[in-house]
Amino acid sequence: MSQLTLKEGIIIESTGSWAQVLSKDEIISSRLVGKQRLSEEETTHPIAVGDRVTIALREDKTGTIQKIHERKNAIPRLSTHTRKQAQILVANLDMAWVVQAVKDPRPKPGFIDRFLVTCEAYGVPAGIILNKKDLMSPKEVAKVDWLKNLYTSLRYPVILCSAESGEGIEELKSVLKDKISALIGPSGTGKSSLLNRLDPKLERSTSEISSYSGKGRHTTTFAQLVPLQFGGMIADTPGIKEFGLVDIEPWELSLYFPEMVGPREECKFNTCTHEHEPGCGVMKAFEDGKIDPERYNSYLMILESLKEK
Ligand SMILES: Nc1nc2c(ncn2[C@@H]2O[C@H](COP(=O)(O)OP(=O)(O)O)[C@@H](O)[C@H]2O)c(=O)[nH]1
Ligand SMILES: [Mg+2]
Ligand SMILES: [Zn+2]
Repeated sequence: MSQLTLKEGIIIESTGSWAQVLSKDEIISSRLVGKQRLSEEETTHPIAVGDRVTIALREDKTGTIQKIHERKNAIPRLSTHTRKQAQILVANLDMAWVVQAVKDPRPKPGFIDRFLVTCEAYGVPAGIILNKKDLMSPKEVAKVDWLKNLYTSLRYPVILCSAESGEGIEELKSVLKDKISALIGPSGTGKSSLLNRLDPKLERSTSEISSYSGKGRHTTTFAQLVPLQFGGMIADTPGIKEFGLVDIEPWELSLYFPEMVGPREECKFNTCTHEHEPGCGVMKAFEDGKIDPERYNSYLMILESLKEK
């Protein structure tokens, strides 16, 4: 009787029923076989990039996934196919970074806020990368300063950098070193280019921006976790147009806006949605100038989308 060799590893890529598992220095193509599938899971795919797994090595050097270890956290996104089921974009992160360009395409605070809410709700520390600093003209300076001050004041780290010129890349390295991180954002913001600048050996394919639409083509089609030569791992993810929120109740939303956590304690009703209710601590804080109007507006937009569900 042949003996099963068990190995521990991390999923670095997952497409269909095959996954690539990094175990020490080896990459082992592995499969989830019938009965190990977590069929009752609400997610469209039971394994995600970043998952820790135990695999059994077969004679043909492929593996079968025996066990998926409990996740410490995960970033879900609504599946583009069903809109109802959640897909896990990446799991077990030390830090998630939303990537925006200072220009081409222009930064979208609404996207940043939805991302931050998801990270707060799912226990993932988050930060913001503003790339393409080399494109910054006087026109963008005010907006970029505003973004940087706003999110820094909310205690989210903000890194202004350029994959093109290399500016800010040392700072980026220092926050990624020895951690498992992910770069998440719309396509064309420079996620793959940043990875190439951080570690040229990665040779991530990048896309040209088509001049008339300002939108990058989709080059990265699935999330992939890659090791960094200076220590740590990073996930490059496919471009995400919109960040659908999963499993958040309207009354709960303000818990994920750090600046609302204190003021909401003062609300008269504990199910207050801070929209029109009397005796609302959040609306008072907003009127007193303690909550940024754009953030409050983001809050209302997200609240609306949660109510639609
Ligand atoms: N000027 C400038 N262009 C950049 C920078 N980073 C990326 N790009 C360009 O933006 C386009 C999209 O980059 P890519 O890395 O594929 O974006 P991704 O879709 O987020 O992975 C490519 O044409 C890159 O050359 C940057 O810092 N400055
Ligand atoms: Mg890419
Ligand atoms: Zn309230």
